[in-house]
Amino acid sequence: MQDRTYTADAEPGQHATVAGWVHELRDLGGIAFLIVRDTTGKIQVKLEKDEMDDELVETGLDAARESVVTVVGDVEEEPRAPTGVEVVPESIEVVAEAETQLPLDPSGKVGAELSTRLDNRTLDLRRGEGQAIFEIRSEVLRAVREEFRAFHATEINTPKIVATGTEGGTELFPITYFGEEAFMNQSPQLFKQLMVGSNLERVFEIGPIFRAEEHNTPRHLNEATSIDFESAFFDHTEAMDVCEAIVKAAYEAVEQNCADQLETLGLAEEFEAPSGEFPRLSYEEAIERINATGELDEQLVWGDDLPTEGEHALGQDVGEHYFITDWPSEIKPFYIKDHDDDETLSTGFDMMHPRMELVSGGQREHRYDRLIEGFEQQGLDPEAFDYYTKMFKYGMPPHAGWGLGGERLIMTMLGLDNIREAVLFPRDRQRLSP
Ligand code: AMO
Repeated sequence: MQDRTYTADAEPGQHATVAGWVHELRDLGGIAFLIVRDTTGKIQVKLEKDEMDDELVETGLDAARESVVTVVGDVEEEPRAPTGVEVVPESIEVVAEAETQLPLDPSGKVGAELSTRLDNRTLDLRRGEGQAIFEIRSEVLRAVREEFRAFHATEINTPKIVATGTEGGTELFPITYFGEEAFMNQSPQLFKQLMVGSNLERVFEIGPIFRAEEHNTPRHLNEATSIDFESAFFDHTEAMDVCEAIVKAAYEAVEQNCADQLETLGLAEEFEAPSGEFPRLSYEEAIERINATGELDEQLVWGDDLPTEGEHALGQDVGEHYFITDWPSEIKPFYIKDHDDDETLSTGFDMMHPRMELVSGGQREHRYDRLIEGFEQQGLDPEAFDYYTKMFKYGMPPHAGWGLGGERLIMTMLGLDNIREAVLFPRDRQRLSP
């Protein structure tokens, strides 16, 4: 519709065609108002029963809520209208009629269960709040891409159907690939590493990861969006610097460009981009601080992974984004490099929001012999990863990188209770459709 005017752009004096959904009919007797909604907002269409064409008025009055209509008419100033203007129609056409019984109320006045909303995402995202979340998500991804480009990183796309997994053998979804067993990839880890040995040197990817985890929690998905980074000639501290810059860039873009969406979500006042440096705590300090909170029944000892309650207690204590560095080597994956002066300590790091982990990363083991040893120690057959390991024989530079959970970034940024709010069509234990 080339001549269509968005409701937000309608100005007095225009002869306009507006197109959208019937949000509401306000019938006051002699006069009625049809409220038409589109992606930019809402506009009032005036129906004067005695003065306008009967058929026109009737079409407007009979249009069921959520039907798609196009209205042609003059835009006039009307201070009493919600947006200060109204359309005086000369034609109203119902382009697609909606049934009167809807599975949920898109105006949001009547609440609906999350599962009902996800089953009817199209209707659900006619609500301003849902629309705002996905507009913010889009802005975050735009800003992240731009920031990566400013760091001279090249965007790559790596295969999602793979022969082997990296993040622990039990969490893969198997598929059949021309009669052979294959898997949905859990992480672009090995592929992004292979690219730092190419002349691309510094790469990023924004793409799906698949995790066959049994988890059924508000912060786990079985298909998530991972924002991955990897750079040649970087150590873990340089990778952390980029990680911090990317997260800050995402927040700043939302602060600058999403004022309306934040307002819709009720966050206009409280939203604040992180400004200071993210504190960097060692794993040792982290467990000491968790133990000191007294929140855990049992004290943590060196070598323990951090339990969720421990992360919460520490998050509350720190109160802002922070890194946990220098993890015990034994609880980090084989591809993470140990410190040269202490092999019990890894260069692996996590970046945390006070509510949860957002990022894992580290410097990688680039020495062929050490890498093979790492595979064996982790119980993985290096032969199966030959396509990866052999490239380490042909000049693989030292390198580092990380993976950031896209939905967790949005969830924590907007204070969403459930990660599913930040995905259009979540995949979880119960949900494979739509
Ligand atoms: P990891 O497995 O820690 O590391 O994943 C990195 C980040 O991805 C997000 N994430 C998830 N989000 C929602 N649901 C899930 N099931 C899920 N799993 C992971 C989290 C997590 O911090 N290859 C390494 C990264 C690297 O070292 O570069 C990796 O995948 O926010």
